[in-house]
Amino acid sequence: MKILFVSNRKNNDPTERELYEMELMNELLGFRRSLYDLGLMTVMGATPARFDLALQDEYVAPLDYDEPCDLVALSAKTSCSARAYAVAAEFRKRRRKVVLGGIHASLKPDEALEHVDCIVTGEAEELWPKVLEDFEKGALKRRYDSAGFPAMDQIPFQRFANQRPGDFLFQQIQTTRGCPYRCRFCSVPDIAGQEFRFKPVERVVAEIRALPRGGSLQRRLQALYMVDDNFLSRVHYTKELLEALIPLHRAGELIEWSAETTLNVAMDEELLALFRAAGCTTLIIGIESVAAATLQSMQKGVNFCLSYPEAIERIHKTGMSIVGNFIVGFDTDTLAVFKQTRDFILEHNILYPFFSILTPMPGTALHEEYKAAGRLHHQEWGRYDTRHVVFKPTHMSEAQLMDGYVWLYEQCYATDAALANLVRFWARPERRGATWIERAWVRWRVARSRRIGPRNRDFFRRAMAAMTARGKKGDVAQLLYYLDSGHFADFLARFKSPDYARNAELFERGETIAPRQTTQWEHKRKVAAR
Ligand code: B12
Ligand code: SF4
Repeated sequence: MKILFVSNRKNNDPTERELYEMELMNELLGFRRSLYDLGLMTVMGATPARFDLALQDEYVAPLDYDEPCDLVALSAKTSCSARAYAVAAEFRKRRRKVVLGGIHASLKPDEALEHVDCIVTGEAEELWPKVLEDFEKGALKRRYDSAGFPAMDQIPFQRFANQRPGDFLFQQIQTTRGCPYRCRFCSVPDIAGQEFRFKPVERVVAEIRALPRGGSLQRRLQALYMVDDNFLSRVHYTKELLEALIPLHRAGELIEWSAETTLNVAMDEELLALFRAAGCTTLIIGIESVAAATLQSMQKGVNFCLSYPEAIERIHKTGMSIVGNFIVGFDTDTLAVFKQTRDFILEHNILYPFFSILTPMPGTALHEEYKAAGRLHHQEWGRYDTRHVVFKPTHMSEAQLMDGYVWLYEQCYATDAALANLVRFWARPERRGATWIERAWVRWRVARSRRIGPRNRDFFRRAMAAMTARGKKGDVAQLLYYLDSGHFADFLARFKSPDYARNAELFERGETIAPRQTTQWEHKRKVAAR
């Protein structure tokens, strides 16, 4: 029997793009997708050996609905659920049974059941073999609910089936699940439970060793992304894990990797040194907002250890860069938030800002609250993707929130100030410079690209000039990321309102037109002075 796993796009508009899909970066580096669907690959790993497996990834190639198979398995996060339903409909037209799992089916089971033959809710490692057994017997039920959570040492290794491992820019590993916090915009505690669960360290090491890799060039370029919501759930576990990763890094089995942590990571300098020694190059941090009131109202207490500037500087001193996740559109946000956020990023040299529009995802406290208040405009899940405004904001119009989001991407990736931010990061003493081979290779790749566009090409030319002028210091991978993000900023132009120019002027005037928020570090200073 053959199971066909399908990873679908968010929608089937080829002109759409997402920042995390890094389409331009992939084209320049020769990969076909940045991040595969680890949930699907894990369920593939939990599939008993007697079944044949195949994977179709819509980001890699258009779907072939006629591929022979006995069962189709789909996975969906909320924002790609509508497309998953459309894909399911195509397969069902061809008389294939379709099963859907993943976060959205777990949060909205009744809705999902209207579109597929069977749903599986929760973490499916233990339940999936039973689903397949029933299917073999012709007794597939409509719904399977995972009872509790699988033991972390029993989670199977991910499998890739027919996809070439070198298709993907990032390899992915998960070391922990669950989160005891309750940020009001986040669904993780409801999905993965409020207890941290840890994979045994030796299992993580074995998983890294077992990761399939591409050819020698791809191997050098591929990086590992630890997908944990908080890689720093328990410091003693993280330290033990990092110590076990150091030999892998030294042996070249773990080249470059990134992980999501809170800013609390910076409290412990020994911990920071371990991250670096184990080869971590980038920390992904949910800063969410620079405003103290917003952080408090979202119960985002986890970030309150040091002042933001202190914590950021400590991380930068190790040579690691930061992906700073920021959300705009909170009820406490005024029009001043955009400039305050941009200035914070540029002043503190945050290299990779990632902006999201606040989105009340189903299953969160925020969703229930906004729904009850009649503030949600619709439930078109395809637009619950953090780059559309789906609710009524408090201190600005929907169009201003959208314009502010686009403005932030433009300001941080497509301006002279953005170039200066990148070049300033390169000037840090801990950075190594690109080799001439890397520079020549990247020049060659960019010259061949048709998608890059004139503004971005000019950005590239000036960044390369800065790289050479500064004693050949500079990181070509970071530059490619800037080109990709600049390309994303250009794409976002289609969402600008007719009043964009006027709104941009207002954002630039920031505090003179709207009350400025007390920042996290000003708040800390005040509390300390009391
Ligand atoms: C890695 C990650 C990403 C990667 C995803 C890469 C990819 N191609 O899938 C990237 C960075 C691209 C990403 C993007 C986004 N993400 Co994200 N992401 C995560 C994160 C941190 C881990 C997901 C993961 O890999 N888990 C590990 C695997 C093993 O678990 P799993 O996927 O849940 O799979 C298990 C079960 O769900 C089930 N299952 C899953 N699929 C299937 C299929 C079948 C057939 C069966 C039987 C079972 C089954 O069994 C699996 C094993 O237990 C989660 C947080 C979290 N804890 O889930 C957020 C999370 C999923 N993301 C979220 C969001 C909001 C987004 C974005 C909208 C954010 C943005 N600003 O762009 C986009 C949307 C992406 C999309 N395609 O729609 C939300 C989703 C909320 C929701 N209701 O959908 C989460 C939960 C974070 C949060 N704070 O709330 N994300
Ligand atoms: S945002 Fe992070 S810390 Fe907050 S509940 Fe979600 S996973 Fe936990």
